[in-house]
Amino acid sequence: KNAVEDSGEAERLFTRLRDATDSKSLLRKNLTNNIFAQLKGLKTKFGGTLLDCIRSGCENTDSGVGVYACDPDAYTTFAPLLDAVIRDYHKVSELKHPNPDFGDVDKLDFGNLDPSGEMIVSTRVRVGRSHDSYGFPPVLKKEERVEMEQKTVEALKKLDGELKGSYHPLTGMSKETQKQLTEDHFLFNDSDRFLRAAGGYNDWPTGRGIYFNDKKTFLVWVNEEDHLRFISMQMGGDLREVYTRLVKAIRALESSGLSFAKRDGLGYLTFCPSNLGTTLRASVHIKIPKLSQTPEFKAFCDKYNIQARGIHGEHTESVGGVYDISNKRRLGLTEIEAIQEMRRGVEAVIAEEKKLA
Ligand code: ADP
Ligand code: CIR
Repeated sequence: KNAVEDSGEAERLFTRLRDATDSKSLLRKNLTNNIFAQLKGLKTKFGGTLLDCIRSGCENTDSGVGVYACDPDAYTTFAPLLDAVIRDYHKVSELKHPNPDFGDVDKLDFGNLDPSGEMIVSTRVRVGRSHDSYGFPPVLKKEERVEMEQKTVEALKKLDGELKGSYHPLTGMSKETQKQLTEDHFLFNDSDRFLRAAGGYNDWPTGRGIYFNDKKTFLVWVNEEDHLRFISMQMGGDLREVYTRLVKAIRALESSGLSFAKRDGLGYLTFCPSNLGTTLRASVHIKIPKLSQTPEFKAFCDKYNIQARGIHGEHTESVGGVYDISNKRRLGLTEIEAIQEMRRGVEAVIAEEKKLA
């Protein structure tokens, strides 16, 4: 498409966003007429445009965030929009981010958050990483996805001990295997309309795949929303084990020859501005049939900076009173602080559910 067609489409989508007066997205709140006028003609070093960043949020006006960075450079080129969205989402007044600090994993002051095993079904902690020389889905070419996949798999082959595993490309994987892995909460699919509109499923399934160890307690998603997602998970509530395993994996992969996109003030860069900084989301699947039915549930979560999702991921529903509860903020705090925020939130959720019993 040429520049004129692009600019016509940008104008049309912007009008659609402005007309959606019931939209609560951070995109609608922050993309003012002035900022739109200022940014609409700009291009990043990777050739990405404002349209690439806002298409998802304009087509899906029920978005929470509504904007994606077309590539790492978008955080500079489109900073007037993205900075405002980042401040709102992560609740920070200044864009500052500390150096990574995972804490001393030999001296953690928490273990199993639910020793009785009655409420927490499973625990998962993930981080995202981006190869620093590649763009994000809207500007990526098919060959680049394949190149990235190769580089990633080379690095994954070096993992050993508990992290040793195998890589399973999506191309050629049977539908039954995909379905089973997805139902068991291990694998991603192409069913998120927000990500689809952002270009997240371009050339699907080429270049995508999943790595896991025998026990499926350490997994890596390749070219899902982000270039890389490192995931540690297991049944039950032992946050200490899950987190410690993830920290080991991050350290191993950071010394395996891969180089990740990072920026002063923003930490590690990701496709969605809600994920940058620590990029860490620590979650439990937890049975809270009572608390989740109270009118105060959302306010309760906001008070502890935690977020509730359904059990098949973002924008899905709860099943049988089980919710995915995780830390909401990822920027402006360290990794260990994000974990502690989640831990305090989960402990408060457990105490409140017991009170209502
Ligand atoms: P993320 O961006 O962290 O990957 P999603 O909300 O898309 O988040 O969830 C991804 C997948 O991880 C989904 O299949 C979801 O069910 C699974 N998941 C998230 N948290 C847990 C947990 N604590 N236990 C088991 N599965 C989980
Ligand atoms: C939204 O705005 O609701 C979607 N674009 C998702 C936002 C945050 N989630 C994500 O990055 N997975």
